[in-house]
Amino acid sequence: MIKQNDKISITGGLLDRRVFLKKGLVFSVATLSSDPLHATRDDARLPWMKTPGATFSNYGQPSTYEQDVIRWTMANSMAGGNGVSWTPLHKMEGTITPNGLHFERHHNGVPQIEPERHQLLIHGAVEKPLIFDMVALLRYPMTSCFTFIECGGNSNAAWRDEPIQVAAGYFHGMASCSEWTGIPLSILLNEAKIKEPAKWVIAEGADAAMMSISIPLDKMLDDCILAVYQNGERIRPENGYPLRLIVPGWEGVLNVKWLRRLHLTNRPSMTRNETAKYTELLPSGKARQFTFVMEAKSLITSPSVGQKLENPGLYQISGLAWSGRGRITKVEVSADAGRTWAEAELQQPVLSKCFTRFRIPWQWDGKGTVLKSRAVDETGYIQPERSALIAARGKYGYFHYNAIVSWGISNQGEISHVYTE
Ligand SMILES: Nc1nc2c(c(=O)[nH]1)N[C@H]1C(S)=C(S)[C@@H](COP(=O)(O)O)O[C@H]1N2
Ligand SMILES: [Mo]
Repeated sequence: MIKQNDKISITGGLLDRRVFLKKGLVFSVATLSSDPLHATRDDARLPWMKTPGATFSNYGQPSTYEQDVIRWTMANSMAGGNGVSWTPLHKMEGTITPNGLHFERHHNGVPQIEPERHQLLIHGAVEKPLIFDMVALLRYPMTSCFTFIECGGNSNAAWRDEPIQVAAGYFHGMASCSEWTGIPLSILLNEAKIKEPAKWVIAEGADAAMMSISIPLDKMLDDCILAVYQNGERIRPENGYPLRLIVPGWEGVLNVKWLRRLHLTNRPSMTRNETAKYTELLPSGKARQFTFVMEAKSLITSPSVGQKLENPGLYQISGLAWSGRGRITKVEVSADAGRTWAEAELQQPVLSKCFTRFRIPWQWDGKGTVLKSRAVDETGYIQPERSALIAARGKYGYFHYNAIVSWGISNQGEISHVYTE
């Protein structure tokens, strides 16, 4: 119970979540008169209340009034199939990404695979090489994994010297989160009978890039799945139909789409995506390689760049946190540029290696300030400030940017991306 004289302000205008229960907030559009039924907008004469609605559809679409909730696409000007699209995280709530909004990263376009002709080969250091078609695979026991996929190159614009002014999702949205359902990889690898000296698995896709990458066998046996379903329906072509590898918590590039081959070997094969790309140049001149895990990260999605605070008053700060090492245990928010921090509420259930939604109420006093969020995961890892990340990694690593994101609020309520140190 909250008592009348309880202090609910925490710091910098951030408030205890109970403020919503205590204050009996009224955000409604009109104060009701003695005749509430007739005070609603236009009474009961709105057009959709007078004629029967549209009929049934075979596959539902978002409301036509939500047409700006879309991926932002950036194809390579020379080779249109190579590029990226970003998830509009700043226009979304909750933790699951609808399939049509999952970010995309293709090296050579989206293949239109006929499921009857698709096969998966498991070979190399195994006693019994195996070939599966989709019919055979669908007979195996399945499990679900709620996990995010994040490209190792996500947020890379933040390495630049000047903060870019791009909507939160079109900047940090090379990350999406789904329920992936499929076959635990350990079942199939054990069926093929792994033999010495297998330590790595080279996974290859059936796209025109035939993208391949090396993955440690231990991870494959631990929690990887061969996904067939994405949020309850078959995986979308752009996300790997009919079969993709899910490597929970690790770099997006390891989640090979349109998977056609798993080759067990004793060492990594040093493909392009583990040498020229997805390695990070350090200030020493050496490069980090096999930096598989996506470290803890968080982002305030609302309010965020491009949005505007209309007037001083009470706002709900909402954002996402995730960690490739496990569960998020804490997200702190600062409304005074990092001087003081308050703990946000985490939406339950908090799942390992999955998007976690955090929220905290905030009383904006109309003055300029900076909002930040900072994630902590179950290993005790704390999301670093940008200056600390740059001190450790330099500016030319390009991949694995996971520093604290700062949103500047002007006294007019305009929001911009800022660096504070
Ligand atoms: N076969 C194949 N798999 C692939 C890719 C690709 O181009 N071809 N891109 C990789 C990269 S770099 C990332 S970040 C993820 C992106 O997955 P998504 O497009 O489903 O978001 O897929 C990975 N798997
Ligand atoms: Mo990626």
